[in-house]
Amino acid sequence: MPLKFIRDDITKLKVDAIVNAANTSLLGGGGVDGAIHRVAGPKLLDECRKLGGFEVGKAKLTKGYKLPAAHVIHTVGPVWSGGKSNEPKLLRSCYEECLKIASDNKFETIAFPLISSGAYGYPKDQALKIAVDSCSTFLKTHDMDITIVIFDRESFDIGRKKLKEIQAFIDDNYYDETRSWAYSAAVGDAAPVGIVGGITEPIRSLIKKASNSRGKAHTVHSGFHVREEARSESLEDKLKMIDESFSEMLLRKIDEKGMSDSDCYKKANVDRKLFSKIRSNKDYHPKKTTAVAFAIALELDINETKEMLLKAGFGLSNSSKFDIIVRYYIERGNYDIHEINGALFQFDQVLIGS
Ligand code: AR6
Repeated sequence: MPLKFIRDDITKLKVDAIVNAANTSLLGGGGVDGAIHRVAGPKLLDECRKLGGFEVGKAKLTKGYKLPAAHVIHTVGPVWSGGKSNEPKLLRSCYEECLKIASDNKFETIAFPLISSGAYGYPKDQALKIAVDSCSTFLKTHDMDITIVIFDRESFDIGRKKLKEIQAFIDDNYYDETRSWAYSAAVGDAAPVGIVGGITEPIRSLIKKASNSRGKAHTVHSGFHVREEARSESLEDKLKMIDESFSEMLLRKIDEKGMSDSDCYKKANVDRKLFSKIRSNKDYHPKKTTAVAFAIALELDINETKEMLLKAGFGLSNSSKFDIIVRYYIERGNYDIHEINGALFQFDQVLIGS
């Protein structure tokens, strides 16, 4: 996935480069800097000594030594002093400089900690916003897998107001497992189950409804005729009436919206290779997180989103926090995939994209 968040220790990641939130001496310190030096071993410090110090907002590359990551990109974030000393610009520059080094060295994978958000005191929600903005702007013109590593729960903050709103929306809409089946039956909603391993009854009945609306059987009124037609139609005939597939709907919608393929998969936070697979196989069955990502990238309304998900064998239900959060954003016309992923992350849900 091009941009994702994970909760982990950055020193454990096997990527082309991890980023170190260092200080201007480059000679190590506490926080993530200390952890990286501890795992990498003394040779990292030797190489850092040769680099000399450097300025806030700049970045330099070293090897990773004993780290699973091949390289370390060291950068120095600004110390927070109220926000009036150019801090946002300097913090953005850290991300941009690191990404430039990664791109110049043809790295495919990079992981960032939330620079400046620890000892340097940058407010976490603002630090996170700058991290996401800088990385997503970069991804508009580059192919790279970027991971933002969240070390502790408190480091991730989408803002108290938004959190409260989403929590209230979940509270209003959340049904537990048992009640959700009654809900499904009553309003015809589908449970969030994939087609792998069998289609559940709510989904099957929705699929039936959808194909009936385009199928022949709909024009037949008496029970006798229905039975007759059912008998005379072979399975082969029935399969010819198969509805537009997920892949076909996706490509049709891209054209209708006047988007290019790359606009769409980038906006969906899906990588090019996966998009090509979907494009070249009309019967491709994506994961739910991929299907939702395309619905968001295409800015589909809630009904179209449900239609698109159904084609991949999924639905949106009120028994899943993931589904409710996705619905919260779609109903508000907010299609910012990184913001949605931020909310999903904060509620411990899987992220959308490939
Ligand atoms: N993996 C991922 N993230 C981590 C880890 C880890 N192992 N350890 C801490 N974090 P900080 P700064 C998170 O203080 O604010 C050092 O002494 C942490 O939760 O490491 O840029 C340097 O030498 C926080 O969200 O860096 C400098 O003097 C984020 O990393 C100074 O601190 C950044 O916290 C730099 O301060």
